[in-house]
Formats: sequence, C-alpha cells, structure tokens
Amino acid sequence: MTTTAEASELSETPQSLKSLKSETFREIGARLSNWGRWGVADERGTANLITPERLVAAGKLIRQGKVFDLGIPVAADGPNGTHRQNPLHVMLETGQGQQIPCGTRYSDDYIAMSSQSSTQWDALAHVYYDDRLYNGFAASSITVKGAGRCSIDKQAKGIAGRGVLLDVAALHGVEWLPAGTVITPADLDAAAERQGGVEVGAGDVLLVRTGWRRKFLTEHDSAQFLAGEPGLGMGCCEWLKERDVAAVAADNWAVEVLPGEVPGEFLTVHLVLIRDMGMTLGELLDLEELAADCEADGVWEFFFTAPPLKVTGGVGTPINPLALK
Ligand code: UVW
Repeated sequence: MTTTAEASELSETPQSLKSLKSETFREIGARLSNWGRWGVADERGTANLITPERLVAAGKLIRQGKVFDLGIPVAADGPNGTHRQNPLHVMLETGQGQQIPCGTRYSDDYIAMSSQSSTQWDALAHVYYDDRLYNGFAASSITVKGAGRCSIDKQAKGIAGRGVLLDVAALHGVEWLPAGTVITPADLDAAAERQGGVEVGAGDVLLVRTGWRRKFLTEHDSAQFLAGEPGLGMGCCEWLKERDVAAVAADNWAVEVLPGEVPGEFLTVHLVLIRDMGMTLGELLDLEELAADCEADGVWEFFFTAPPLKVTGGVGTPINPLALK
C-alpha cells in the first residue's frame, strides 16, 4: 500500500510502480487486451468467463441462507454532489384525493437519477480512448441516443457467480484507507492470506473493501468522499487478468485510486479494465455488513448476483447486488 504522493519518493520501488514507469497505460492495455478473445462481435467481455459450470459451482456456495444486500439507498442524501446529483424521488400519487369506485386507492412514484449516482455497474461503453471501445468498436457508436455498442443491456444475462470479498482496510487495521492510497497486487495477496488463503479465480466477481463507504456513513461529507479515494492501482489490472476475474466492484466511487498514480492522467485503470480487458466495474457498494459477517464466520466466498437494468443503450445501471451465503 502506498499513497500517490509517496509513490515518486520511494527508494525501493515496488514492481507495480516499476512497470508503471516503464509502460504507458496504452502499453499495459495492449498487453492485457481481451479484444477478439470471445469473437469480433462480442460486447460482454470478461462476463463470458462466468461459464455454466462455474455458475453451478457458485450456486453451491449458498449454505446458510444468509442474504446481504450491497446497494446504497437510492435517495437524496447519497454521496453525490459535485460530479453527479443524488437521485430525485417524487410521488406522483399518494392515494389522497382519488375518486375510484369501490374505494381502491394507489400510490405511484417517479425516480430521476444518473444511472451512476447509486450502486452501479459501468457498461463497457462507459470509457474509451483513441476513438475505440472494447473489442475495437468505434467510439462513434455512442451518440445522443445512447451506446450502439457495449451498452449495459448487453450484460442482461448477468452478472451472477462466485463472489469473493477482499477487505484491504481490515488488512491494514484501519476503518478506511486514506484518499490516494494505491492498492497493489501485494495488498490483494496479503488480504487473501489474512482471510485464510481464500482464492480468487476464473469467472469470479471480486469485491474490494477500502472502507470508503464507512467513511461516508461516519462523516456524511460528500465533498470529502468525492475529493479523492483509495483504490486499485494499475498493477492490479495484471493481477485480475492473471486470475481471469469476471468483474470487480468496490465500496468507493471509481474502484481505482484517485488521484491516479501518474500525474495528469485520469481513470486509467478504468481504461485498461473496461476498454482493453472488457471488464465491467461495480461502484458505490456497501460492503460493511458483509465484511463483518465474513470476519465473524471466516467465509469470504458467496454467491453474488447483480443483474443490470436493461437500459437500452445505457452506459451504466443502478443495481442492488446480493451476496448469498
Ligand atoms: C466517472 O467518474 C467518469 O466514472 P465512474 O463513476 O465510473 O468512476
């Protein structure tokens, strides 16, 4: 674990930072690319790694009948503020004043929100560079009508499978990691080791706890929450590729460390994971209750399910992920 400020001052440079110095994010992306792996027409990326066999095996992880819902409330008091607004929920009908024969009354409501202002999946069309999306699709396929390629509705058959939680905040014995903390592959390995050697493997959905949700629940300060965050460093892209992880999600708002490791660059872990590897990212999860339970029973794997809304052409979707033990 390092902070971005410390990164340039390290005398003993960790491997992940060495590779950052020698390779640009474009080079890392090219090296880890999954373009063409599931065919030239593929728009699902690493979700393809959740095979029928892996799904059946994941279903067997439901042993105790415990359910953990990992979505934050869709409400006006959420963590957004500067970049996106919190969801707006208004009532269209309360039942008051209705004149319906036989006394029937009904309530109805309306939600206006950014698709990414609550717990969410990023679609594979969410970020790109050099005018190409995942699998080489043209960026011009995204228009004011939506994403013609790699939109979130293309993930409608998922995402469900084996989930594994790695609690990096607990690894370091803190309530939350400071903003700018780079989570390295060594942190992920050490977290797995501390958690009884739980393995992260092919087709898994990896959940990473930084404690950032707890910070918001403690401080209720969206400006501080959004000013930066601890998160995955670029070295973790290779770690995820080596294990053939299907998706990664976290309790912060961008999965990756912010500010990023290279001054002047923005969301480069997004670029490599989404655009080059075809990996959907989950953000703003509430992992507090699940982490406490995993700590108590020592079981860090579970069945995970978080179906996207089928937003035609959408580049993100609100979700309420479930972890079932
Ligand atoms: C941006 O902030 C652009 O994206 P995300 O919500 O995926 O972090």
